[in-house]
Amino acid sequence: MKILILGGDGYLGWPTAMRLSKVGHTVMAVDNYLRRRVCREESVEPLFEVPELRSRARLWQQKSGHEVEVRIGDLNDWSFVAEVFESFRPDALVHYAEQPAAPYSMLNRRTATLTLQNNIGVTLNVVHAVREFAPDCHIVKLGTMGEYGTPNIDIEEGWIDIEHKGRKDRFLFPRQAGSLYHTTKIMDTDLLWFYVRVWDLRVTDLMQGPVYGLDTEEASGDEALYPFLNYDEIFGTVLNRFMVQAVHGFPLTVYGKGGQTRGYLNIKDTLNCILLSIENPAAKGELRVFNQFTETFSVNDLAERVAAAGKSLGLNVSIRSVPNPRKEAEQHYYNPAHTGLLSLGLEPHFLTEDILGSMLNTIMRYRNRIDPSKFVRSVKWA
Ligand code: USQ
Repeated sequence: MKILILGGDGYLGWPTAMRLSKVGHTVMAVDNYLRRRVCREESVEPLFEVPELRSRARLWQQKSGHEVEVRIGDLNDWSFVAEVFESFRPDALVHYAEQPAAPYSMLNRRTATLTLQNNIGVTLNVVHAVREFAPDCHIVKLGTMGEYGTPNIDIEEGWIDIEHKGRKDRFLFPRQAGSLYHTTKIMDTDLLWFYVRVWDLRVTDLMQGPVYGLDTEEASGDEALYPFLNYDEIFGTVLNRFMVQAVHGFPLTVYGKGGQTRGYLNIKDTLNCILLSIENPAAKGELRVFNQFTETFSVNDLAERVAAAGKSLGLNVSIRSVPNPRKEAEQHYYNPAHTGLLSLGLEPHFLTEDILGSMLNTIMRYRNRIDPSKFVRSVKWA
């Protein structure tokens, strides 16, 4: 298949490009380096520099013989989008091209505007480009489990059947996000669902939880092919942050009571979920939704697991509850369904002590580059 990866330079975009090209697809990766730019502006550079996309594609081709074509440009710019779609005419696309950090979206009006305009604008352009240049293209859209929030009922896989005053209908499961970033993902879902209904698009929405990890089969320990790893408060996700904190000897920053529970997955499982979704496409006129995570943990569970794995490697790991900069439930019910991807054949990599140990060992190679001033920035929600 011809597959476009939008946001191909990102934490998940680049590993996805390698995987899809390795299994024989024709891959084009598109990015405008937005993430690199905002990280520089906020002084939150990742743990190590990774080469730019064109250099990574060259290195990957030398190592594996597989090609990833690269286009650098802004997907908010319609003339660029039209040119990419008209020349490539994808069979499928993976849409990662969004500002992905909740704290960044809550920093100030400028970062809120950037998040809203970028995320909604790119999604709208993608929808129009598919209709105009590749109407059969399967859109695989990265959504987020955070769209659902933490309701006091079981979370279904995208849809819920409701009986009201003796009549029944099926609706998108209620959404109630906890940040502006997560709210833009709800808006994306609404946009896609609208255009699925009016234009018969085929869409898979992957409601993904926080991802952890660095190494993949394709990179296999080669630093130049790793995705970038953020460990700062703005762009770092919780488990990646805890592992870098553990290596540095910084007390793990549990926000508030630490009962916040989310569905997590290894970066290796993200790649398998994308592949399974692409190889089993949604039908025309279908918005198919998968809840994409493999295990649920509270923040306290994660901290305890990292502390135990760190201690077995001789690290001095402590855990500290810090005032929660976010406005979120710190103790709540959480029971989301996630059977769709398992029934397509996903074989999860669970968070064992061995897996944590091997991720900590990888991070230990970069321990001299850790800048502890990046751990706490106190981006307050309210
Ligand atoms: N947390 C801590 N300590 C920290 C960092 C985070 O206790 O040092 C807590 C947060 O308050 C939150 C939980 O850990 O309750 C998860 O936070 P996170 O920063 O790992 O994840 P989040 O902001 O929700 O966003 C990340 C990705 C985003 C993706 C989302 C999936 O940045 O792109 O959509 O995970 S989900 O969380 O399911 O919405």
